[in-house]
Amino acid sequence: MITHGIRSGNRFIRWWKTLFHFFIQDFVEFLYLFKPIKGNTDLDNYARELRENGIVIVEDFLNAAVCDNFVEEIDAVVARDKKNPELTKSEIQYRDFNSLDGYDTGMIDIVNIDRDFPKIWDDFDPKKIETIIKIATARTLYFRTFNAYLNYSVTNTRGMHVDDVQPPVYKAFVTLKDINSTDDGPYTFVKKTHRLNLIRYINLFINFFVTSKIVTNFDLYSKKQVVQTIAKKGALVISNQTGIHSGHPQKPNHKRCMLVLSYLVVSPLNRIHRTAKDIIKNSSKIISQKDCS
Ligand SMILES: O=C(O)CCC(=O)C(=O)O
Ligand SMILES: [Fe+2]
Repeated sequence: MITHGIRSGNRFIRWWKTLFHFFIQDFVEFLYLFKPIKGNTDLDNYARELRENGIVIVEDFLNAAVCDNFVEEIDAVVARDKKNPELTKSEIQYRDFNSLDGYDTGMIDIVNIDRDFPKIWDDFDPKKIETIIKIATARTLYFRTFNAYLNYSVTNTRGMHVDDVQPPVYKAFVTLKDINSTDDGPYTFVKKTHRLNLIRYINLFINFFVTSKIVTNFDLYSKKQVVQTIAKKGALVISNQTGIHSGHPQKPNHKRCMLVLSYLVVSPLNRIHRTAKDIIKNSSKIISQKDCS
């Protein structure tokens, strides 16, 4: 059984922790507002959009043939693993009714896929992703995990939420199959909810009283600000997970396959946080800001 911890423990304590995390995040974001992005390269422009909206889409990040190969490989791994678990360094999580209160049932999350398949890096260069996040945040970047998400007919997703983690996480999603409409279950994000925004506090305040809900599941937001990441295979989406987001529920028989890289952005303030310190210790620092023009 997979437990995600979002319902475990004392709800009251988790609520206060989440409020505290929001204060830290907003304070840090506020400080970095005074470091404008001056350049005008494509990467600067993507970074500016990421900073302003909390999300950016970069078309044609991976070529179609590489995407098709990855899908074939991942499908084969899952099929083999079902018969005879073979992954020793990564971990296949089959989301079922026991996980996340039954949300995302049917979703397969392969955590640390690159540990069993290091050759994935031969066809995948993360430099562009890392440069965009570094320019957008002007902070120290740590790499956390390389996952693959497989969604086959996942009709009941968790719904809109924020990922409440310290330090803040940025995720890079690379779709390996075309996402033609909401029926395919695109990653969905509410623009500008990642910083200095009352809406997160209002949602959290409501959830103090609605005790049946997960503390970080947020239903109140402007529908006008919602971005559905409908894009061709090979497109990259970079998202600040402190903003309100969700996987859109799929229609039956629709298939989505994505690579997901997660990164931590760390400011000196995050280091006073004990759990953040442990998380940072288990991640690897991205040393230089490489030029990838
Ligand atoms: O499946 C998705 O599109 C979103 C998943 C999600 O909420 C996350 O990775 O934080
Ligand atoms: Fe999430």
